[in-house]
Order: sequence, then structure tokens, then C-alpha cells
Amino acid sequence: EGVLPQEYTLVKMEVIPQFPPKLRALEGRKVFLAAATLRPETMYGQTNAWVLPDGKYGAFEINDTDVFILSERAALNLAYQKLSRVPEKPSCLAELTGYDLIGLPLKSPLAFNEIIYALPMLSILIDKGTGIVTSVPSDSPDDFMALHDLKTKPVFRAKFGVKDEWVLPFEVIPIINTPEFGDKSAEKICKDYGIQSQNEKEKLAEAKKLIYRGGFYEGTLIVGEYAGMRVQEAKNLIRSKLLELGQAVVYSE
Ligand code: A2H
Repeated sequence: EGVLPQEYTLVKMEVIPQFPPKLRALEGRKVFLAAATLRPETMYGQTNAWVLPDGKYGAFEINDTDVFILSERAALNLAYQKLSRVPEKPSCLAELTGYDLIGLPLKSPLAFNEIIYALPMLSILIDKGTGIVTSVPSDSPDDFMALHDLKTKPVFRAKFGVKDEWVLPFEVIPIINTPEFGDKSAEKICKDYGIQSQNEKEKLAEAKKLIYRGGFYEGTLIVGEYAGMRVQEAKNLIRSKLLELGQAVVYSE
């Protein structure tokens, strides 16, 4: 972790009932996977959520209605940021692993896909953010390669019990254009760098740096309410709107 606090937007990805047996204790509540992102303006292009299969998660009471599924560490931080039903104390309703979350159907704010699914990603750091990541394969090289791996490797899907229909129908959605990388910048940069899988950490880190600068300073949104606007300007407008509508919360660590 760096010296400066990182401020994330936690996007509330709602778990669509009926809940599976492991989540029975949560029946009747509003349950969300809380995904930490630095790119709220990309939420139009969500194709799935990422969880770490072996990661430990919990379902925590945030207030009288909402339950967030995230790491215990994030729940503790949230409790100190006034986001816990019991002040300064996480209140856990169910202990879960990433395996329990794979395949959950989700409804996520701004996403053009009405329903998306929680899927396994092996490079998730459980001690960063919430341990839950929303996937935008148009603009994130990590997301693009992880989805590509699942799409092209039936054995990998089988290993984690991932059904074809949670993955195969989901295509990259163009949402941001940059002069340098076009409108599927993650795909382009992964091709240019010859990246073969989500395991190529060093190349992916390079790709991420390049694309992040490009997307932020040169990018223009091409979809949604702010189509035509520079990413730089739209970012905070979109973030504020998500917060205002109760579809996201601020989280720093
Ligand atoms: B970003 P930073 Cl479109 N493990 O959101 C691995 N990655 C994590 C994570 C964790 N525990 N928690 C958050 N992240 C990802 C969108 C996005 C992101 C796009 C493009 C780039 C990008 C959609 N995924 O991040 O190390 C989340 O993915 C590139 C920097 O705190 C989050 O934002 O700077 C970002 O990493 C936070 O990374």
C-alpha cells in the first residue's frame, strides 16, 4: 500500500434473488457485491464481477436494509467510515469464500448488460479494495485477459464450475474512444504487447499504465448520458450521480 490514502468508488452490484443455499441467511435483504473501482465512468461496459475463488469474504450489515459482500478488512475500514449497522464494528451475517460467489447473477449500476455474473479471477489481491472487482474488458487489460481466458479455455471454466452462459454471451462493449487506442483499447494493447493470459503480470502492469494515462487524458465517452464529453470531465459527474442515487459509496484505505 502507498503512503497516500487511495479513494475508491464502491459500486453496489445487487445480487438478484433467489439466493443459493450459502446465502439463505440473507433472504429478504438487499445484498450487494461491493466492487472497488477507480474508473466509475467505465461502468457502462461491465460484463461481469471478479472474485478470488480461495478468498475469504463475508456478508456485512451496512445499515437496516443493505448487506455488502466484501473482505473482512474492507468491512472493518467501512465500519470506521460510518458504514456499518453497528458503529465501528463489522456485523457479519455469513462467512463466504469466492467459490460461494461464482455464478451469482448481478444487476449493476449503469451497465448495459441487464444481468452479469460473478466469475473467478486469480490475480485479485484480497487485501486491496474490497477483494471484489467489477470487470470492464473494453478498458482494463486485466479484465480483458481474464475474460478472454475464461472464454477460450473450457477446462478453466470447468475447473471453477463456470457455466458457458455466464461467459460466452458477453462481448467487449466499446464505451470510450482514444485517438491512440480506438474504442476497445484494452484488447488493442493486449494484442500489441502480445499478452497471452491473465498470468503475464509484468506485461499487464505496463499495459495498464499506458492505457490509464491514455484513457484519462485523451479519452472521450461514446455512450450514455455524457457521450461526447472528455473522460476527465465526465468522471466526477458520473461518480457524483452514482453516489447521489445510492448506487455507490465512497471508500478510502
Ligand atoms: B479498476 P489501484 Cl476500466 N485486486 O476498475 C486486483 N485489482 C483490483 C482490486 C483487487 N483487490 N481492487 C480493485 N482492483 C482494480 C475498472 C478499471 C480499473 C478500468 C481500468 C483500469 C482499472 C474496472 N475494472 O484499474 O492499484 C480495479 O479496476 C487500473 C488502475 O488501487 C480498480 O479500478 O490503483 C483498480 O484495480 C485499483 O487499482
